[in-house]
Amino acid sequence: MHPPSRQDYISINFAGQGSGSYNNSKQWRRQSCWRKWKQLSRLQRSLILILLFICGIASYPAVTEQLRGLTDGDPETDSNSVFPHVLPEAVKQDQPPLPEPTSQRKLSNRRGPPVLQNRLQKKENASNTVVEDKASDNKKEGEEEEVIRRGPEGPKDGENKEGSPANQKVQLSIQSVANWREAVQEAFRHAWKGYKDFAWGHDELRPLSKSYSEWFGLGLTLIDSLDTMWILGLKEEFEEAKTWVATELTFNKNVDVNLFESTIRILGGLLSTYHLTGDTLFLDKAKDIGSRLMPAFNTPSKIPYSDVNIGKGTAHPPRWTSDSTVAEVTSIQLEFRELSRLTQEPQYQAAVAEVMKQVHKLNGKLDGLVPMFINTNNGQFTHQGIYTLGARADSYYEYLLKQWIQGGKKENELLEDYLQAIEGVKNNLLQKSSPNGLTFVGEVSHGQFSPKMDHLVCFLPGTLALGAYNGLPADHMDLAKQLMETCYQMYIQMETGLSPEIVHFNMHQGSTRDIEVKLADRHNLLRPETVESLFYLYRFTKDQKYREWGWKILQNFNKYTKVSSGGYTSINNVRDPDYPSPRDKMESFFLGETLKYLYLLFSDDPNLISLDQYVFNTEAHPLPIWPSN
Ligand code: DMJ
Repeated sequence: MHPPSRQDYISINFAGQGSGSYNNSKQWRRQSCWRKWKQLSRLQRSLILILLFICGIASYPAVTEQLRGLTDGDPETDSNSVFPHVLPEAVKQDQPPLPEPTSQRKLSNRRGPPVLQNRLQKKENASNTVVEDKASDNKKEGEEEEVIRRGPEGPKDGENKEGSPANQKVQLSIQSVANWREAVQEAFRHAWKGYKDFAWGHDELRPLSKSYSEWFGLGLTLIDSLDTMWILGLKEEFEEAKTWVATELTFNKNVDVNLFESTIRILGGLLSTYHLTGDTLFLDKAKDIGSRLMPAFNTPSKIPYSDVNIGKGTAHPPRWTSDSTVAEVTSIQLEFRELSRLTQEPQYQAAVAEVMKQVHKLNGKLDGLVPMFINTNNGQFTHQGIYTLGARADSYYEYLLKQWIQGGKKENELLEDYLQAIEGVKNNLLQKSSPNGLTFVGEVSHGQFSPKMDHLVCFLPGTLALGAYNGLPADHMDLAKQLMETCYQMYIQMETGLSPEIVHFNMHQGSTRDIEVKLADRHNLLRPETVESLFYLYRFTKDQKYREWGWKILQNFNKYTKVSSGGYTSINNVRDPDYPSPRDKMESFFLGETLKYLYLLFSDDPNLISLDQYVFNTEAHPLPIWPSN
C-alpha cells in the first residue's frame, strides 16, 4: 500500500507542471526517474539518500566560499558567476595575475577587484607604519615597509623566487635605500659646493651671506669632512681636499684653539683619514697637531686647560675661571691614545690616562654621574650639584665605554665607571613623560629633578646599544630602543620635523602633549646625535624603521635648512615651518658627523666601518680597535 499523500503529491506535481506537454522530454525523464525511485526498496532509497547527504556536506565549504565571493561582488574571482561582469573585457584581459605576497596572503579571505585589494593592502601598510608622513615620498615609504616585513624573511619554499611580485618589491626597496644613500651623497655635494665656493680653507661656511667664519683658522670643515668623503666614495672631492691639506694646512700659527674641539675634529679627523687611506700625509699632520696640543696638560693638577696657543706652545683656562669642562677633559682620550700607539711615543697616552685616573677617584659623583666642571689647579670637581647627560658631561660617559672597547675590553676601571654611571642614569635621571609615556633622561639640579633634555643626550641610545653589542647587560639595549623612540619624537613632533636644541617633558597627569620647547631653545644646529644613534640601532637590530626615521630627518634637513646657492644652515626656530629663521652657519659636524652617520645608516655593507674593527670618536671619526696581543 502506498501512502495516499505521496500519490496526491505526485499527481498534483505532474498535473501542475504538465501544462499538456508530456511530449516534453525533460518532464518525461523526470517522470520515469520517479517511477524507478518508487520501485526501489525502502533500504535502497535510504542508502541513496544517505549518500546524497554525505556528498552535500562534503561540498559545503566550496559552496559557501562561492556564495561569499558572490556577495562580496567579485566577478573576477568567480568565473562561473551568474552575475554580470563589472569590468569591460579589455580591462580584464590586461589585468595581471593577482600578486600573493606574504602580507596579501593575510587578506586572502577578502575579495574584491584587484584595485580594491591594492587599496586594502596600502591601508594595512599604512596602519603598520610607525611614523607619520608629513613631507615625504609616500611611494618610497610604502616600499620600505615591504622590506620591513619581507626583506629578512625572503621568499618561502615553493614561492616563485625569481620573479614573484613580492620579490620585485624587495628589489624596489633595495633600490629605495640606494636612492637614500644617493640623497646623502647629493646633500654632501651640496654642502661641499657652498663650502668650496665661499669658505674654502676656512673654518665654517656662512651660506646665506656667502662667506665664512673663523674659529681656529685651520680649515675645520675641510678636515672634519675628509673621512666622510672617503666613506661616501666622493673621491674627486677628497683629492681636492687632500691637496689643500698637503699644500696649505699649517699648524704653525699664533692662534688659540680649544683643546677638546681641535682634538676631536682635527686630530681625530686626521687619524681616521690616515687609517682609511694609509696615506702618511695625514699621520704626519696628526703628529704635528697632537704635539702642539700637549702644553694644555701643563697644569698644577695635570687636568688640562681648555685652550692652547698652538704656535706659541702656551695654554690657559678661559679668562673668567680656572675650571675646565668635565666632558672636554675626558673626551680626548681615544685620539691621544691612538697617537701614542701609532708613534710609539707614550707621552700622549700618559697625559690623558692621568686625567681618567684622577676622575675615577674623585669624590662628588652621584651614583657614578659626574658634575660639569673640574678645577685645573686642584683637580677637584667644582660647581657641584648639577648632573646631566647633556652639555658639559655627555661624552665623558661615551668615552668610558669607547676607551674600554678601543683597548680590547681589558681596562676594568673604565668599564666599572661606565656601568655604574648607567645605573646612576636609571636611578636618578630616567623618567616617563605624560600623556604618552616617552622614556627620557632629565637632569638633577641640587637634589631637584628637572625634566629637561638636550638634543646632545641623544648620543646615549647609540652608546647603550654599542655597549650591549659588546656584551654589557641586555637591558641596556631595551633602554636604548626606548630612548631612540624619544629622540625621534623630538624631531617628528616639531612643525619642521627637526629637533630643537633642548626640550622639556611634561610629567603631570592631564598633560596634552609630552614635549614642550622654550622660546630660547628652538634652534637646530644640524646636530648628529639622533642620526648617530639611529645608525647604531639599525646596525645591531636591522629594524628598518630606524632607516625610515633617518630618511625623514634627512628630508626635513633638505626642506628647512638647505640653502639654494650651496650649503646648509642652522635655524633658529624648528616650530615655524614658514620661517625657520636661518642662522647663516653650517657647523663642521654636519659634514663630519650628521651626513656620515646617515650614509652609514643607509649602507647595506656592515663592513663599511665595521663596529668590530672601529670605534667612532665623538666627532664620528672611526679609529681602530686595537688588536689584542
Ligand atoms: C660635536 O662636536 C661632537 O659630537 C660633540 O661630542 C658634541 N657636539 C658636537 C655635535 O653636536
